[in-house]
Formats: sequence, C-alpha cells, structure tokens
Amino acid sequence: MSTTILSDLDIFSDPRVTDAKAAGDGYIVSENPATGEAIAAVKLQSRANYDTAVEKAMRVQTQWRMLPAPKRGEIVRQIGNAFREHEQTLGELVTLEMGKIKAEGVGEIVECIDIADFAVGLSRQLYGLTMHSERPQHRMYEQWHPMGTIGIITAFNFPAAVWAWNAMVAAVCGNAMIWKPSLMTPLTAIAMTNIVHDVMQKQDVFRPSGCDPRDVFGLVIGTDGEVGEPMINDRRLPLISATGSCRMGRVVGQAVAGRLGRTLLELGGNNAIIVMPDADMELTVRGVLFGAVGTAGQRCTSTRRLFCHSSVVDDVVTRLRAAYKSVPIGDPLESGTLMGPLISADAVQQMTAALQTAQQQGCEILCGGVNGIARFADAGGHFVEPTIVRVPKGSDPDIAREETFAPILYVFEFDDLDAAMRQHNAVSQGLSSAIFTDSVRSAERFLSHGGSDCGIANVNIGTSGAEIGGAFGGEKDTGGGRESGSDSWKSYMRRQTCTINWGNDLPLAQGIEFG
Ligand code: UN1
Repeated sequence: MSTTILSDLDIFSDPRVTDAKAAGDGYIVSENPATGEAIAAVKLQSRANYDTAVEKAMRVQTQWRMLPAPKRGEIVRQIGNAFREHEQTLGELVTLEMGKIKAEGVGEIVECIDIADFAVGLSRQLYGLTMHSERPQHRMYEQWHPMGTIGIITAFNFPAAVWAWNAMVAAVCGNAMIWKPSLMTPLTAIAMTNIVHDVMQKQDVFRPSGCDPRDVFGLVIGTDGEVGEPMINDRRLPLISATGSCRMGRVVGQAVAGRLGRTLLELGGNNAIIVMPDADMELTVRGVLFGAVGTAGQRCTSTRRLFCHSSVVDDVVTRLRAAYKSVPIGDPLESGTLMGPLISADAVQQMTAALQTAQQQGCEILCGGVNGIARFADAGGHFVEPTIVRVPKGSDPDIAREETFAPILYVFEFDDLDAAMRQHNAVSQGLSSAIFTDSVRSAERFLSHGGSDCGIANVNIGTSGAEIGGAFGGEKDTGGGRESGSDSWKSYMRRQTCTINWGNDLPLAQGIEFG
C-alpha cells in the first residue's frame, strides 16, 4: 500500500527519498504509526543546504514580487487544481504517515484546495484604505507590500493543510518561503512540494530570469539544530509562522522577538465545550465525539474539557460512553475506521502518564484508560482507546490544564454558567471553545466579551473542524497569531502609509509653522 501511494505521487523518484532500510546517518525514517514500520527514509538537510535555499528564495522573490498579484493568483489557481488532481492519493499519504483516518486525510487536502481558491480571490483584493488628509491638496492612503522571504514551521498533525494556509496566502501576497516540516511527516511535505514545483515549472505566467520559479516554494527538511535554529535567528526572514506546542512557540517567539522580527504563532489549545440543560443532546454527543475522538485527539482544536450542567451530566456521560464504545479503532486507511493510532510510542507514553496523574489527582476513568492502552500492546501500531475522565464536582485538577495530545476528555460538572465560564477561561491556552444550548441568552453570554476568551467560539458546533474562510488562531499561550482566511493575509505583508502633496505649498500637519 505504502509503495503504491509513494510511487503514485512519484516520491520515490525524489532524490531526497530512499529505501528505508538502506538509510544510515543523516537520514530520518518516516514511520507508519498504524504498524510502527518504516515507510521510507528522507535525507536530512544541513545548515548549508538551508542557507542555499534561503538565498535562492530571496533571489526569486525580487522577481515574484514584481508579478502583479492577480497573476500570482493565477499560478495559485493552477496549484489548487493540481491538489485537486491528487486529492485522494495525497489524503492517503497523510493517513499513511500521520495516522488520521482517510476521510480526515482527504479532508486535509480539501482544506489545501479551499485555501488555494481563497487565495486566488484574495489576489484581487489586497485592499488598502484611503484617508482624508488634514492638509489641503494632499492625498493619503495605505498600501500593502510583500514581506520578502518568510519561514514556515509546521507540526505533524496537519502535515499539509497548515503549510497550505500559510503558503497559498503568502504566495499571492508576493512572498517566497522556506518550509520546515515536522520530521515525523517529511513525505507529505515532499509530495506537496513536488506538486507545487511541477506547476511552477510548467506554468508560463512567471518566467524569472536567472533563477528557478520553484524556489518561491522552498522546502528544507532538517533538525532543529541544523535548520530550525538558523531559521528563527535569520534576519533575512522577516516573518516566521510556527505551529506546534506552547513550549516550542516560546523558543521561536523569543528568538524572533530578539531580532525584532514578526511571528505568527499557532500553538497549543485546551479547548472546552459547555453543555447547557437546554442543549440538543444528540447534536451535543456528535459534536463532542468528533471534537474529542476525531484525529485521535491530535488536533490543536481537539475537545479536551467538557463542562456539563449538573442536570444533564449523567445523561451526557451515559450517551458518550456508549458512543465511545462503538468507535471502530484500527487501520486508518480502512473505510469504517473512526480512530487511527497516535503518532508515536512517545505519544502513547504521554497519554499513559497523563491518565496516571489524573487518577492521582482524584479523577475517575470512565472508559478507555490505561487498560484500553494495554489492549493494543502487541498491535505494532500506536493505538489507544479514547478515554473519558470524570472530574469530581468542585475540583479543577492541574492535569486538565495541560494539553496532552491524545484522546482524553475531562468531564466537569457545573450549576451556574458564570462559574463554568470562569473555569473554562482559567487555563493558559485560548484557542477554541463551544457551547451547546438552545437559549439565545446563554449563547450570547458565552460569545460576549466576558464570555469565552478564545480565538474561536462556536455555538452548537464542536471545537474542531474550522472552515478556512475564518481567521484561525487563539489567545494567551496559543500565541495570538491568525492565519488562513478573513484578513489574516495582512500578517504576510507590510503596510505602508503614503502621503502625497499635489499642491504648491508645504503645510505641516498639526498646523505647525516652521521657518
Ligand atoms: C491544527 O490542529 O493545527 O479546525 C489545525 C480544525 C482544522 C485545523 C486544525 N481545520 O480542526
């Protein structure tokens, strides 16, 4: 199976990919998390390779930025169509390498197509404002220029889409870019880049002189030491967009701030759903199930905490336990599977440790748990059972404030929405949130400025699965960045305020007389 996907996408002919067994030092082996088997080995790039990639990107960017934005959009349109052509195979590759089920793997490629379409439209809408000058015969306006060459660091859990959110928008904005993908998902990065490079080579809209159009979309696969650190400290890259843990974001944020560069950080979440007594129960259970079990709890938007009103908590828990029991766990490429493996043995270990801590902190495991993990001890892959943890009423265990990248759902009970909101907001992360209710008052209370403190707040929809059209990101330790839709494009451009005097006099602002 793996060989078919790789050869369909022509990855084996890529000089960066070799047979897994033949690889020695200087290679990273991409593993199938459902079997623990090696898929292929990928050559690690050195600091020198990184430098060359940046130089090439910077060289081509000086011509890319001169191409009118709608023409850049025309190329992104072709890229989106190329993603469409390979939608199924790319989705399968995401599944093979990362372990999310095929429907979600394909869904991720649909996100890439959607953001490409969005960026095509955007290429004709990079609007600036005009202002009325306080001075006679003066005109004032603002315009947006490309930043230059930017760095994009992505995580294993969305190995294609998060890059696409950044890359498609950054490209129409006139930037070149260097992508550093997770070392756990290098094959997806190679496949996406190969497809884009093929388009760049075949299109006839952008023919730069003396350099290669493919260099607009650079890819450097390497370690933090050889690629990550040089990248975040590189003054040639005015913007670093980074997706990953809060710990990683702190390192990136501090390094880039130290050189007064710009960051776009999309870090951890600790997303919660509040269930009110008037919630539609069937909707609620489906929303919670997708949020907490989808992608085996490995989305930054995964539902990790559930606050249920005391009048419905037992009903919700009973329904959820039944739903959890019927989740088919197994080969994510198999149709019918709803939950694949975690990414690595390490991730399973972290889930085990979190559950042990939860028990020590007085919580009760209602299903799944350490026994549910032990069940898969000989499975080869990194499988676990999705787990519901009941938190004793009135307590707020520390472990539930941490983001464990696994399908653990902590269930809390509340009597009063205001108290639930306080507890909801009392975590360091602030990405996504939701309320299930049929009451306009409760919904509006949740959405008011005293309500959810997250970047995403939903009503009668779970915490995950956002559309690309909105700005995506969150507050507090989630990093404050916004990417994907809405006006997130502004993060990839520099604003210039221009004032033009078309008169014969030189009046000064604020009425100052000078000389
Ligand atoms: C992530 O987990 O880093 O909203 C991104 C969602 C997806 C993106 C998640 N559209 O769940």
